[in-house]
Amino acid sequence: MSDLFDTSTAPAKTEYSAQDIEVLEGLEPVRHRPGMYIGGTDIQAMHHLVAEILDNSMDEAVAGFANHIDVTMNADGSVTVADNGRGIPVDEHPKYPGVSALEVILTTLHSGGKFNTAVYKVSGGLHGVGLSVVNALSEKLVVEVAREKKLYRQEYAKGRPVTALEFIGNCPNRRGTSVTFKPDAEIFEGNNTFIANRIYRMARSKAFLFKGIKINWKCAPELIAEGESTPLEAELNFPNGLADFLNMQIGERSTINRTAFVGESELANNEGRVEWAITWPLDENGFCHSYCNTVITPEGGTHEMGFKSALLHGLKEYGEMANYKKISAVTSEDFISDACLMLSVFITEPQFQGQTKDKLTSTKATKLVETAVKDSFDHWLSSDVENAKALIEYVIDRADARKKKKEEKVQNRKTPTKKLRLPGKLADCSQAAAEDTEIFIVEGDSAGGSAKQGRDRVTQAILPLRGKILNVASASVERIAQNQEIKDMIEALGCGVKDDYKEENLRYEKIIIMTDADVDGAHITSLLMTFFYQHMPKLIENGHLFIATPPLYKIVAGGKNYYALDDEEKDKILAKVVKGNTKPDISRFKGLGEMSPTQLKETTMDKNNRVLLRVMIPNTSTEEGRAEDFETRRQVERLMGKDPEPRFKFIIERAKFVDNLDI
Ligand code: 28F
Repeated sequence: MSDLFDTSTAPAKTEYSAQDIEVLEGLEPVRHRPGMYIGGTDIQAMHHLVAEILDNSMDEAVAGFANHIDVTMNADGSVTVADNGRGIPVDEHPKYPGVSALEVILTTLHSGGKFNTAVYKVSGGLHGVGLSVVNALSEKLVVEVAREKKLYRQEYAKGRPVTALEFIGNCPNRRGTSVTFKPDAEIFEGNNTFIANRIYRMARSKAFLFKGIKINWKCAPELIAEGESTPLEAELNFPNGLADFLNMQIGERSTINRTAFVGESELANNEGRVEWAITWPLDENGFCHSYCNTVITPEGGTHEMGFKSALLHGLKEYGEMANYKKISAVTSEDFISDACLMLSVFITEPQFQGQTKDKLTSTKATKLVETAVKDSFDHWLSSDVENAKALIEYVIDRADARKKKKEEKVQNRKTPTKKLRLPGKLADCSQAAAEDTEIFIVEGDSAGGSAKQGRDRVTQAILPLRGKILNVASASVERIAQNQEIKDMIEALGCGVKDDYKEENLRYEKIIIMTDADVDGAHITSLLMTFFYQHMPKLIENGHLFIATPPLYKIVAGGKNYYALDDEEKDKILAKVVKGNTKPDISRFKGLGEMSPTQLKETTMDKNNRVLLRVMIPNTSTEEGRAEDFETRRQVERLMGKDPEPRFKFIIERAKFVDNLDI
């Protein structure tokens, strides 16, 4: 395995004892089931590999042994992370004569000596497995260790060593661990290209989270796309930590409070540290990011509970003292849920929930954090009366609004439910609850007939429409109100229109427009989309509107049936299935009505086989989204109004309006 131990270059043992290494298991399971270890095999999971390595370096920094990390994106697509910590031990592993501890750490799962607090005082806890998992999923990995003024190097491929651990030479001025790796394209769905900006932001967050670290960022110029703002080089070091991060996020936005509540505090009994920064934006576009040992906890957990509890109790006590009667009704939701909050704790032996480790569960964290933050918050409140007053009035307003909303809801429930009037043409599904149900809005009575026979009666409803529906963009309000097809649709959906739209009354989960695969069908689809866009925009915003994609061709070759959505797909199928001089039989569907119920079911309606397009509109809760929404509305009016000219173009380009999505 290694020729190193035959020489006298092996370093003497240090405080680390190789006996700390515990359960050992090979890496086959990681390559076999990557998703189990990194949560998937997509591009996000691939970026997670960098996080794993970076977390190792951060662990070494948080434990007090490193203060510098290099993150480099190399021109060949690999990434290098290097720290100036102690360097992974390279001495012989007691259980594996002739194998270095380094190799054991890189080639076995759960070589988790790092969990022994004797070795590591503070650790993310879940990243002991990191190095070997990254190694297993990399087409190439090079590790360099500078330890006791000696430099060592070893190369791996797909988790296996391809060189011995080599002694490179003396390095009087270097220490630490460096890992260069390139993900294995075989694992990551054929795409192993990192996105520079994602890695840059990852490195930058770490620098925000740990003031004691300097991260040097470097990226090969060819990896940064034109117009991308990612810097080629940067020295990331934020002496004000979370406060710097909060300032960056808030930018020019106004806040309820005059100054942010920012601070840090030791936890009792030497249990660790907590840092925080919170402010209340006027626009109520908040976020809540919490971390444990610089690793994000997206589901929050005990540290978040402690922090929120300290703030809520502090505010209530202050409010009661200042004679705000209504303060007693205020909940943590009123106070914190739309604030911008950064919370970071450093504790020994943290415990996380389940496989994904998204939530901190260490019970002691709640009390420790609460106690550490409470005094600070009381002091912050009483140090600026105006500030405290603004905040208290804000939360009382929110509590009032919440109460009113709840009362309205109760009121609505009390009004006797009118007996539902459903259109006669509707073939409803038998299931009452909306969950998992769908309504197909179908062009023409004959297609409607096939659809009724081909459907799943429990969850699929059919509403046939006769001919073209009214163009709502150009019709008067009266005409819209009188149009039978539109009335039928509104009745069938049950959710109401415009301001009366109530999501909870929507009778189906998916609304699917199903028309012929021709120009007329496209026209009807766009008329329907316009109707929904103008009368039930929320229905689209909430992702309920879909377009079915019926095939245009049927191909029979070699005794098998194939269906093609369009000419391009037909040609592809023909190229693939036609062998020798057997002649395929190609027929073109003139419309949905020509398909048998079975064909319609198999190609267009069956939940397991079909392709649906989801209709999307911009999210209007952001400035960008609102601008885009405004533009879309203008376009719809222009295209669907009286002038038919631009309309045809719109129909042809309708793919731009929808986002292709397999469901
Ligand atoms: C680029 C990624 O992985 N840095 C690391 C260390 C330092 C030690 C260590 C790591 C020992 C017993 C496993 C050194 N000396 N950067 C990194 N730096 N791992 S990973 O130890 C591994 C454990 O079981 C280290 C003394 N103690 C610990």
